[in-house]
Amino acid sequence: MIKIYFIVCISFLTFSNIHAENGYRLWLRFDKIDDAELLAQYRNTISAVQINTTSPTLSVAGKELINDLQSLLDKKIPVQKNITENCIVAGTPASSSIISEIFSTTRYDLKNDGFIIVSKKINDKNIIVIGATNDIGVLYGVFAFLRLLQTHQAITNLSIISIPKIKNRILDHWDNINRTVERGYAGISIWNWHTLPDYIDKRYIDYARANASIGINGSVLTNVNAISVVLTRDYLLKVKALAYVFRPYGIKVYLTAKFNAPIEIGGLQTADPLDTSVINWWKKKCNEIYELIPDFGGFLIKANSEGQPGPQGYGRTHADGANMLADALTPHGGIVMWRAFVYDVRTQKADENFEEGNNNALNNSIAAEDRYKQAYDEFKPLDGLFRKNVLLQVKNGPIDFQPREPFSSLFGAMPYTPLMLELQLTQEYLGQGTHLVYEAPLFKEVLNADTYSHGKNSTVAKIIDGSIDKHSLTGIAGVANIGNDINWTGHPFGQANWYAFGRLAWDNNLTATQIADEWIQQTFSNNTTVVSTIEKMMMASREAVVNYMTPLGLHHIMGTGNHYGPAPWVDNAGRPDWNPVYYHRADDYGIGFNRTSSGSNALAQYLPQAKQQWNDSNNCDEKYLLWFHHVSWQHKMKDGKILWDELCDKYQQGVDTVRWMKQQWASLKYFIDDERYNSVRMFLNIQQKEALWWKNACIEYFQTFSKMPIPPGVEKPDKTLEYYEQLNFPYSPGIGGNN
Ligand code: GCW
Repeated sequence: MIKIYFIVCISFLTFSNIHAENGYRLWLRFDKIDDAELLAQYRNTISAVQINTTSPTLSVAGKELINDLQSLLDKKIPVQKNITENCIVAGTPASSSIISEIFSTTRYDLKNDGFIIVSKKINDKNIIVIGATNDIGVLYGVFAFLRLLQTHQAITNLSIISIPKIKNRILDHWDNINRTVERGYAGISIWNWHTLPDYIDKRYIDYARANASIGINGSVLTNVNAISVVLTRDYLLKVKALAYVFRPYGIKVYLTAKFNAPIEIGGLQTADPLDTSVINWWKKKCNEIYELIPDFGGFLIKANSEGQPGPQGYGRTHADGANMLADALTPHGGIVMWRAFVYDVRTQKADENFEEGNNNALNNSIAAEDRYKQAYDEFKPLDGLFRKNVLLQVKNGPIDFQPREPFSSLFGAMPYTPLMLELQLTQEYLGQGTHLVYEAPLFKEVLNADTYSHGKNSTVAKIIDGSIDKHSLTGIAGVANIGNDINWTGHPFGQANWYAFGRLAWDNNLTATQIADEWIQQTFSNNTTVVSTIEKMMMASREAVVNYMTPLGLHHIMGTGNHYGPAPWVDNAGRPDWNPVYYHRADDYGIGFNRTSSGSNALAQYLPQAKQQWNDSNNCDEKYLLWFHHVSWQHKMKDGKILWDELCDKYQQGVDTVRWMKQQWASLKYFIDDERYNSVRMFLNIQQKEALWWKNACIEYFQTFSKMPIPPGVEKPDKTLEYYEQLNFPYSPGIGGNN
C-alpha cells in the first residue's frame, strides 16, 4: 500500500511539470530531453556545431540546429571553426571542406534534395556529418537529425542516406482571397491578403519552417475554385512577399490559374487556348510573374469541373488547355498541375448549366453516366499528349475523398503522363474539424494499391514516384487542413495528418504506425504508455470512421452542400450525381452500386488482376462490396451473417471504437497537459455523439428498405428517422466561396 502511494506521488511529481500547451509548436517543441541517462549521452556526443552560414538556407539551418540543440540539451552549443571536440558538421561540399572531402571519397547520389547523416572520426573526435549537395538538403538533414533526438534515438554509428522519392511535395490550400477556406475547419485562411505585402505575419515563417521540417517543398496558395484577381499585379506583389519568406525554407509558391483569366482580367473576348491573343496573354503573364518571383513553381488548374471554365468551353481538350499554359511556363522552368477531378458530362452544356442543374435532358444524361468513370474516360485518351512539364493531378479515389475508396482507375492507365496523387488532409468527409481520424492508413492503402500495370507490385506508389513509367517529373499533393486557429489545424490530431503527408511524400515506405509514433513522441511525449496508447487510438481511428459513416463500401451519403452529417435520404440535389440515393441505390431488394459488366461496368477500367479483387460479389473484398455490387439484404457475408446484420454490426463497431478511444484518452489525463488533454477530450465527446448520429440515422433509413429488425447487440436508435431528416445546419463551416 505504502509502495503504491509512493509510486502515485512520484508520478504526480513527475507530471506536475507538464505545462499547458496550445499546440502552436506542432511537432517542433524541442523541450529538454527528460531522460537523464540519454541526456548525458547526447551531451557527451554533441559539444559544438560547425556550419558555415553562407546562404539564407544555411543560415536558417544553422540557427535551427544550434537553438534546438541548446534547448534539447539545455546547454550552450558553441560554433566551432576547427574540430577540437565532439561536434556536428553540417553543410555542402561548397560550404564545408570536411564535407567536400567526404563527398569526394564516397559517391552519394543525393538527387531531389537528399542528405546524409553519418558518424565519422576526425582528429580523434566523434563527428556527426549532416551533408547534402545543396543547401536545402542540409536543412532537411538538420531536421531529420533533430527528429532523432526528439524521438530518443541512438546517435552513435549513424549512417543515414535519405532521398525523397517524389520531387514535388506540395500542399494545396483551398483558401479564398476573402480568407474563407473551402472545406477548411481550422479558422480562416492564414494568408492575410489585405495586409500583405507590407505586413509579414510570423506565422508565414513558422508555416514554412514546419513544412520544411517534413520535406514539403511547395505551396499552392489559392483555391482550385479560382479567382482571376490573384493574377493581377497587386496580388502578385503579395505573392512575391510570401515567396520571399518561404524561399530559405525551400518552399516554392504556386497559384491556381482560372482558365478564363484572359477575359476576366485581360480584357480579351476569349480564353480559347489555341487563340494567339490568349497564348500571348498567358506568356506575358508568366513573364511578369517570373520577373517578380524567379522561382515561382507554376499553376494548378481545375478546368471544366464544377462550374470552373476550361478548354472544352471552346471545343478544345484538356491537353490543349494544359499545354498552352505549359508552353508559357517552359522558358521559366515552371510546371502545370492539371486536375483530373472532372465529372461533368462531356459537353459544353454541362458547364453552362452547372448552376441550374435543372435541365431535364442534361440531368437524364448525368444520371445515366456513372461519375466513377468520367475522369478515366476523359483523360485516358489524352495519354501522351501533354507537354513534358505537365503533371496530371489525380485524387486517390474515383469519386471524392470518401472514408474509403478504391484507387482511381487512372493510376496505371496513363503510362506516358506523369500522374500526381492528390490526397485530402482536411477532413471534409472524415468528421470535419471535430473527429480524431488519423489518415496515414488511408494514404498507405492507396499507395500500396496494386494497379498491375507492369505485372504484380505495380503499386500506386511506384506509379507516382515515376519508377515504373520512368518519369523524372513527379509530385504529390495534400489538400491542406491549416487555418489560423492557434494550433493550426483546429483538432490537435489534425496536425498528425499534415505531418504524415509530408513524411509519406518523402518516403512512402514508412509505415503508418512508424509515423504515428514519431509524431506522438515529438508532439506529446516519449513516455511508452503515452506512445502506445495514442498509437492504438490513431491506428484504430480510420476504420472507425469508415464503420460509423460508410461501412462495406457505402459512399457519398453525407449532407448536401456542407457535407456534414448523414443524409442518405437526399434525392433532390442540384444534379443527380450529387444525391446520396444515386450512390447507395438502396431498394427493397438490396443496396449498393452495380459497377460490374451488368451495371455501369466501371470495373472494366481496371486491369484484370486488379479488377479480380472486386468483380464477383461473392469474393469481393467486403470493404469495397457496395462500391461495386448491388446485393440483396440477405447476401451471405464471409462471416456467415447476412448483409443487413453485418451492416448494422459495422455501424455499431464504429461507435464502440469511438467510445473505446474516449476511454483510452481518459487514461492519459495525467500524462498530457491540461489544455490539449481537454481539447481532445471534448472533441471525442462530439465524435461519439456524431458517430451515434450517423449510425442511428443510417440504420433507420436503410431499414425502410430492408424491413428487417435491428440485430441483437446493436443499440436501438433513440430518435425517429423524421427527426434526423429534418436536421439542418445552415451555418456549418467550410463551404467557402470567393464572394
Ligand atoms: O471535394 C470536393 C469539394 C469541393 C472541392 C472539389 C474539388 C474545391 O466538395 O469543395 O472544390 O471537391 O476538389 O475541386
